Amino acid sequence: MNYYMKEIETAPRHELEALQSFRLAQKIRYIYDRVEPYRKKMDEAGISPDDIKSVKDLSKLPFTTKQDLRDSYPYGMFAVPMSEVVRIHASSGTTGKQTVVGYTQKDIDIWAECAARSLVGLGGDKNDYVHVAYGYGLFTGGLGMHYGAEKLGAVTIPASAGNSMRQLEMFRDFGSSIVCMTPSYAISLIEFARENGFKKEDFNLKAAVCGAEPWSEEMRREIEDGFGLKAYDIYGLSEIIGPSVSCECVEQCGMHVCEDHFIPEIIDPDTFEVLPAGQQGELVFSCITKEALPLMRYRTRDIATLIYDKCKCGRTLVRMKKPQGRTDDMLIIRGVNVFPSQIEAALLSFDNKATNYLLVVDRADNLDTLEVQIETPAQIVGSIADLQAYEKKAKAAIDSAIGVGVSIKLKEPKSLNRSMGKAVRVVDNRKIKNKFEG
Ligand code: DLL
Repeated sequence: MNYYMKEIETAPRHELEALQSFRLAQKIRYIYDRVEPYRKKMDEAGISPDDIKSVKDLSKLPFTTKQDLRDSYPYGMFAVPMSEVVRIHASSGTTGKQTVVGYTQKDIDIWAECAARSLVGLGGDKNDYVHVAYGYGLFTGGLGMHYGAEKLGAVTIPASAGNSMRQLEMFRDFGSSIVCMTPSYAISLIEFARENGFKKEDFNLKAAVCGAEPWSEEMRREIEDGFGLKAYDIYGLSEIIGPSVSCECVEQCGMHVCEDHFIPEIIDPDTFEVLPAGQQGELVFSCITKEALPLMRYRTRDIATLIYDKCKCGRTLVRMKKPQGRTDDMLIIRGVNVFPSQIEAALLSFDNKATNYLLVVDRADNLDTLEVQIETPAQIVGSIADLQAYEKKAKAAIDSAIGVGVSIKLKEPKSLNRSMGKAVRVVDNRKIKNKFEG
């Protein structure tokens, strides 16, 4: 099987839309007949499946949110009986009750196809050794890329995350050529490799497939230099399917969405209006081929932009720009919107780059405060003058990037937590205070 599906991936937009319209109309009828919460929502909105004939009608449909999944926890939004479900995954539930997602065998096949297409898009083939260092388990990262790599026919290495020494020894001894891991784990492995005498030349790595959390272009350069490879962005979320909803191709200029399976829209998160191409807003996805949990107009909370121009690689599939972050991760500091990824980019924009940081938000005298804790880059530990100069530089870079004054706290090297999966970058003490203040 060839996982460059040229006919679909380079189809003219009208052809792609015709396919999407056909699948959407069918799927709406399927959902209406099978999923009670959807039927209720559509009835309440006065929409019948007959009103949805093409992608142009998509905006008539009500949105689905994480709350809907929580309200029907665990299986209430599934469209098939549990006897048809062959796998479940679940979100970590750090911001509330965990949400459970399910897959039929056909869903697993679609997912593996999307992941195989992603790997091909970034230059992979059956001769590759795909080292999967995303966590295996209820998180979709590990198994998602695993099945994709197997479908491609590559040698699949199910390493999972953690145990940095063994990861690096496996890279070296097993000949890993493509490694799938979170960007923060990549940074942590690079640091570990340097400290333990590994050199880039010890490895045969050509690509890293990084996602599951926001990461900046500056972080990409750190990963590419650190391992001597190309780092590609991959996006996905459990509710839609997992990794490979979209992925960058070799051009590294936005992630191609598997639009034959998932239709993206960008909305204004406040007015819910659909925004024109090129405008930044909240990403919304509709699943038009899935069986077990085909969510419609699912609000991802991710802030991104869609680009419809044809890519240099020849694919016409819409590209999404690197998500800047999630609306629920966006900090509002003294009225200004701040994404952690902006601070990351600032910290990596000058010499002596700091890759480990933590943002501590608080309130003093009714004013928000933002403290940026930075692990002091190893090169400047020692001289007080150097430390002061570094602190000044970091503050200036961050203040100008976000437009709000921050305070800097330099920390000892290695004093902040290292991440094997999704990094935790923010501690918002205001939330704790609000809770106690009622
Ligand atoms: O993180 C799936 C995944 C695994 C994607 C491995 C890529 C690689 P969830 O745990 O459900 O699924 O988290 C989904 O993670 O809504 C985004 O906020 C964030 N996210 C995922 N990929 C990216 C990315 C997986 N490339 C949530 N850039 C999403 C920025 C990302 N954020």
